[in-house]
Amino acid sequence: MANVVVVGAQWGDEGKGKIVDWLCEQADIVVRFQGGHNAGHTLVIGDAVYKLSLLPSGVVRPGKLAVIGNGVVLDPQALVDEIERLGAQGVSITRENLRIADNATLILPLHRELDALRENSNAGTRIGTTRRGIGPAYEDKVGRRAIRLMDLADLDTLPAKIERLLSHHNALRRGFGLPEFSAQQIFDELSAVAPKVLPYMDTVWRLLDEERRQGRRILFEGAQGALLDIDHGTYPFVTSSHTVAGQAATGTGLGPKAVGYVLGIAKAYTTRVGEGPFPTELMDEIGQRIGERGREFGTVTGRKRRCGWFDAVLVRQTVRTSGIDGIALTKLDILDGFDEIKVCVGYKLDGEVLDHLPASQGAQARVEPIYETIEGWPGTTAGARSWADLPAQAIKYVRRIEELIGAPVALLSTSPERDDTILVH
Ligand code: 2SA
Ligand code: MG
Repeated sequence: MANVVVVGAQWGDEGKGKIVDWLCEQADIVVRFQGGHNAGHTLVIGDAVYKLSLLPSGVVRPGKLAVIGNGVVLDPQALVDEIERLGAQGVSITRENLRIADNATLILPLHRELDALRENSNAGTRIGTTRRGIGPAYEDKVGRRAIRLMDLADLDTLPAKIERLLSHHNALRRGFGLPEFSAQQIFDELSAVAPKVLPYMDTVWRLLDEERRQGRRILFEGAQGALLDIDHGTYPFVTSSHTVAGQAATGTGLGPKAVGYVLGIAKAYTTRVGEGPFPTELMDEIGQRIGERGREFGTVTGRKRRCGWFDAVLVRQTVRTSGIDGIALTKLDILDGFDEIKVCVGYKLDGEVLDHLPASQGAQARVEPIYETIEGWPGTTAGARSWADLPAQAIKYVRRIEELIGAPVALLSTSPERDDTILVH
């Protein structure tokens, strides 16, 4: 098996966690390369349900090495809490099964505060973030004033780095009449958490490159989805990292040739959590029904997800911006029993037909979907374990999606259970 990168092909919550867990069997190392604890990956293994936010999904499987790459923003306290939660479920995390890039950027409490402050303001800047401080932490990284994991290993020079960071933030705080952040408090918090996270620190680019050369297989685990990418997504209603497959290279320190196969995960319909354009959104009882049947609530924040029909235009675009080789289609069973199902095949904008989502925010808000109607199927696809178990109409739906998005459906997931996965090709 080639090194696989798994990316969300929509707006996140496509069911990546389960697919990563399924693929994990054939991988030695599972790596996160972007985002932070804004991700919500749910794994169902037997009777146990694991909810992961920051740790790579491979961490719950014995014998796998989980790696957090430099592209991730790391909240050290959230890491410690997640490790504790997993410990209570019987999953032990040590340096044996977890490594974190020394050059990963840290999320501090001040980032969380800024995130919430912006989301609560009425300035029309609401994105509907997870309020985890993701955006503000990436801003400081790009602004060249962030604290990184390795800085916790050198407490003598940490105060100067905190000063550099606060000279920016406190100038703004003064300008807005807000109390300044305390350098001492940040230092105290960081030095307290340092001994709990430093044991996992490593030179990840070198480790991964050595492992790769020895033939060890790497699975790159994307979080969120390609339409939340900072460049290729529905800007400004996006997350602050690159979520497309190319980030697997820069977010780990490996070259682009380290990735052999790009697997996009797409739901058989569309959901989105947070603000922003959503051309196929259903505000009626059909949307309601999909949301209830699909249990569409955010894993991290519990927020209700917006629901709509499958948008082939968006996924086709993602297939191209991420170079997707194959799709894993999830949650087909949620569409069981509908008389008819719609698929968006193009957009209308000012009397013109578009085959892609335009980049402009205004145009994105105004495009109208052009639908193709497909006959539904009686009976259930839930828990199907072979192609032959599927109703003929369900197969037709999958085949039509393949045609429209320009990529094969390589895997079909028919329930959250690992074994309910059909290998199509
Ligand atoms: P942020 O917090 O700065 O990354 O938010 C910016 C936008 O990115 C969206 N976003 C997500 N969308 C879907 N799933 C995500 N993870 C959690 C989950 C979300 C949850 O798996 O359920 O629990 O609510 C995720 N993370 C970020 C976010 O909604 C904003 O639109
Ligand atoms: Mg999720």
